[in-house]
Amino acid sequence: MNGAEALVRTLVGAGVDVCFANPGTSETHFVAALDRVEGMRCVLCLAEGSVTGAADGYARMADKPASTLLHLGPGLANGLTNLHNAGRGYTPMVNIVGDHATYHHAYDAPLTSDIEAVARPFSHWVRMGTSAASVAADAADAIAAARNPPGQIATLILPADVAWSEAPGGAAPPRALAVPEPIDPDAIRRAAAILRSGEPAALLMTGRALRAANLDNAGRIAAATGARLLSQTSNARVERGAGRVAVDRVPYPVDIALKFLAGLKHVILIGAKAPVAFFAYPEKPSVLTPAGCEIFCLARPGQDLGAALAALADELGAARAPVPAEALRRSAPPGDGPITPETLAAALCARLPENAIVVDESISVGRAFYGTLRGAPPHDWLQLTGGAIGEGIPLAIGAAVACPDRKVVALEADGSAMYTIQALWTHAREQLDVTTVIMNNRSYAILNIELARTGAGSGGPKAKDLLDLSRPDLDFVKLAEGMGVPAVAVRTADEAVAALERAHAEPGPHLIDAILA
Ligand SMILES: Cc1ncc(C[n+]2csc(CCOP(=O)(O)OP(=O)(O)O)c2C)c(N)n1
Ligand SMILES: [Mg+2]
Repeated sequence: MNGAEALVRTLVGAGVDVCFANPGTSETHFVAALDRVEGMRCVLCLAEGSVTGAADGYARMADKPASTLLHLGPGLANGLTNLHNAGRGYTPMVNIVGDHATYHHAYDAPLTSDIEAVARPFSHWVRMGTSAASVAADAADAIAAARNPPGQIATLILPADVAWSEAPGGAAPPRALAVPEPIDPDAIRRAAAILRSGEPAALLMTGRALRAANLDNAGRIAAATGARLLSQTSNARVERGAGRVAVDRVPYPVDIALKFLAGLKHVILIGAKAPVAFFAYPEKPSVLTPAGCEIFCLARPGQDLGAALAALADELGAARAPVPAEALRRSAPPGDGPITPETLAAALCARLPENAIVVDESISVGRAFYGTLRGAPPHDWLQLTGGAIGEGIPLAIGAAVACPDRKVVALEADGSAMYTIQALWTHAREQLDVTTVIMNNRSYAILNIELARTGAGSGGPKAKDLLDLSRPDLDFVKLAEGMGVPAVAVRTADEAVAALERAHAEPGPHLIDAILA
């Protein structure tokens, strides 16, 4: 057995049984080993941004890491944007990055680079494999690091000679998994005292706190104390919809967020960060909570957030009775008329499949989606956790691979879609049940708003041209069809509803190019 095979066997043995890959010459022994080991599902993605985004989507839904396979420093560099998003969402991930053979570095061949330096800013754990005898243990350490609560990016660099040399020890057994740190009972009592004070208070949550079972306990707390239930602006995964306890997101625009949080005297953090503005704007605060509002951290991201909510509810003596949950409220189909953010929201809500996974990279057009779909049938909502666009179509790959019996609906703004458009080919190749809806406004529309918000003015012709996606208009139907995904353009709300019905009824991938008026 060579080092590559020992590595693959170690991954599969620890339950890391999906590999999103974009290989090269330095990874050929890893690629060859995949045929000698049972149990690894291999998914080819045609650019590294799709590889890392897919691995992010997979782990969000599977609650365990996928591996990636990336080609030296340049391949890793192409994937960094979505490693950034994944890291911000506490996604567990095991990256395998091929490298030149150790002795080949001395010759400074064209693909040589400092891979550790490329990896480090977007990885929590980085290691260079140094020998075939130890690479299986390195892999077991990488998996343990990735699964360290709440989830981390682990990057293992695999030199070609480490991969091809004999590995007498074979695979390494899985490491014991770290468990989330327990919650300090004093912190529970302190949080309960805050909530009993009667002063305006909110729970601010993210991560596993936003799973339905944990939200039930948040709902008990809210019912007993009147505390508001809030989530971060961006969250890796929210279980929501009819029958679940609803949580309000802190809004993105600073002025609206300030109003939203006004009057609060206490914010209790459950895995979340204290709310700050995405960007600084002249004359506006960075911190979104009002002056004098106390921020109390009940549970850090790596702690057991569900246990924190359960313990707090019990400490408060909150009733165990079912909490008030969201009622089923489907929008009426929007009828005839142009496609607008509002009619599209109604169409999506009217036709959202049961138990769907919604991937939201809808940017400005999607501003009404989250609110409108609040009472839709139960679904999961996946957001862009790091603010770096170009992840939605890849996230949908990973979500669909993790949950083959669920429908994925990817809500994609046109500009964002273009960063990793080749991910559609993987939707087709793997016949994933994904309906991608493009918000085609032929614009980086949000940046027009940001131009004014930052005080940069309304933009002259050069500025406007940089935010405009026409000349030529993008034809997403042709793009999708060229990659094997059936597609249709829609220009009215009626057509959008009909296209959603057709797409959800048929297995396999679909794309709907929603052309906004
Ligand atoms: C990796 C990355 N590059 C650039 C940006 C800056 N950016 C933020 S929004 C945006 C345009 C979004 O356009 P689109 O996806 O069409 O959404 P719309 O604004 O039209 O709703 C850009 C370029 C970013 N956030 N991330
Ligand atoms: Mg746009």
